[in-house]
Amino acid sequence: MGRLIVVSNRVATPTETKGSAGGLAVGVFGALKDAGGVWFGWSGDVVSETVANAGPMLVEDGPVTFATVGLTRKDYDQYYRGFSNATLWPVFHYRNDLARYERDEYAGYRRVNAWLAHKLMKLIHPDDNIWVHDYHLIPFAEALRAEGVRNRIGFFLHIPFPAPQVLQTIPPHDELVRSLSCYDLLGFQTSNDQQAFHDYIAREAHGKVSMRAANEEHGDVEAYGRKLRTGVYRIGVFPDEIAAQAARYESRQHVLDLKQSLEGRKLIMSVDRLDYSKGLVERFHAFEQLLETTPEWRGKVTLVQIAPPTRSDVASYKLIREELEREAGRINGRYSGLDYTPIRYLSQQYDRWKLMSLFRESQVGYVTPLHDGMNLVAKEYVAAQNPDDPGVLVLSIFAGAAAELTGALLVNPHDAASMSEALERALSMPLDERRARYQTNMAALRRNDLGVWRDSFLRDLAAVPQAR
Ligand code: GDG
Repeated sequence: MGRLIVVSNRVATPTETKGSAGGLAVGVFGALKDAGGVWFGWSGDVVSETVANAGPMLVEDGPVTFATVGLTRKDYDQYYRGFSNATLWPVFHYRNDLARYERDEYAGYRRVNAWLAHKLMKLIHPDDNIWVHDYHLIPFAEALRAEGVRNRIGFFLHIPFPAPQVLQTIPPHDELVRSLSCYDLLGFQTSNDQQAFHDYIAREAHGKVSMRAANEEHGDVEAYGRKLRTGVYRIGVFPDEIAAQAARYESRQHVLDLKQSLEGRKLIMSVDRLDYSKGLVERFHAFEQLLETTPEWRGKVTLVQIAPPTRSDVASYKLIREELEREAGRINGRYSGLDYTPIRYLSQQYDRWKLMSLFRESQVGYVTPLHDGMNLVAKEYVAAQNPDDPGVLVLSIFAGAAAELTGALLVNPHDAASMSEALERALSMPLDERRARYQTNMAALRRNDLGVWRDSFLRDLAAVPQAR
């Protein structure tokens, strides 16, 4: 059996693959340990050209090699900060109003993909299967093919795939889809994303799409002179590990401190990377509406929003941060008392075990992205609950997770009034209904955990005939 090569923009450190219960890094590392192989990608460092070209740096951990390279300032600016995060990310999240397109950045994106592919070449054995992750690496298979690689190469897109007309706002959209067609297997988070890709193939690329009769979520595509397969693979968590972790830490000091400071008030918890796709401002406004229209809740409920900043050197991320701070300040100015602050906005990173135990302590998980490939926070929130007294998940219909978590209260994040009604319903929900909803959600998480996601993608990749 061949080894596995995982390629992702950032490579987890060997410590990250061990520390966090249920983290994505742990799941992927599990597959690498079983098959043996290489995890290849950017180290996260910006370095000189000499250092970049000297890579990859190799760290062995049993059967797994961590292989990382640094990026030069120019590569970082064009490939990572530019085309990946200021063009692809906003457009794939339907925010073409926030996207920019610079030809130089796109050229840099392709150049870095080609350079990374060249760097990986020496580490590939003929029967390895290669699993590439996410939007930073759309042209990676094409670049490997140009180097003569004939191994099976699969790609999993962690974020949404946009409808053709939205994708077309990126000038080289056709080249991007052509590049995707160099993979043997394309995995999407939801059938909507897969459908959007198929729509582009059929309508814009004049290719052929057929769905497998036996499994509606697997497609065969012929386009740009290539044949490839597509599938839906919903990413999950390891729910029982999260449950155990949340329970283990529920009486730690940070939870006791929080409990004491709440003085019996109900707690709504939100955790997101600080990103405009996560709908934080809309969420604050709906919470404000709850306090405005239901005065009984004033002084009785607190929203804790944890939002560690990310990509803070991209302009639109500075703006969202400013807007959020302003809105939290304004709402708190309106409804605070001497001993009450309605929104506690914490723009810092917390240890994973702390987050899970805070989820368990809260009455409501408030997860309302405007668009999200899956949203693992929603799944972690459910998994962390106490089965005897579970909190309620209020979840956006635009999170991939909404298709599975049917026990959540589903909301449209553009509708503040109905979000505020859902909050009120969640805060007042009787125990029987909370338990029933929790059990529905937990069963879905167990049916499709992180291991199922990983194993089904890798099984389907291994089934693709080699060198097609
Ligand atoms: C992309 C897609 C898709 C957050 N704050 C802290 C912290 N986190 C952890 C959460 C969760 C992870 O980060 C975030 O995952 P999400 O899935 O919610 O969102 P993205 O980062 O946008 O991920 C998304 C995902 O890829 C996987 O395919 O679901 O749709 O956008 O695990 O718990 N972790 C710690 N401290 C924090 O302050 N330790």
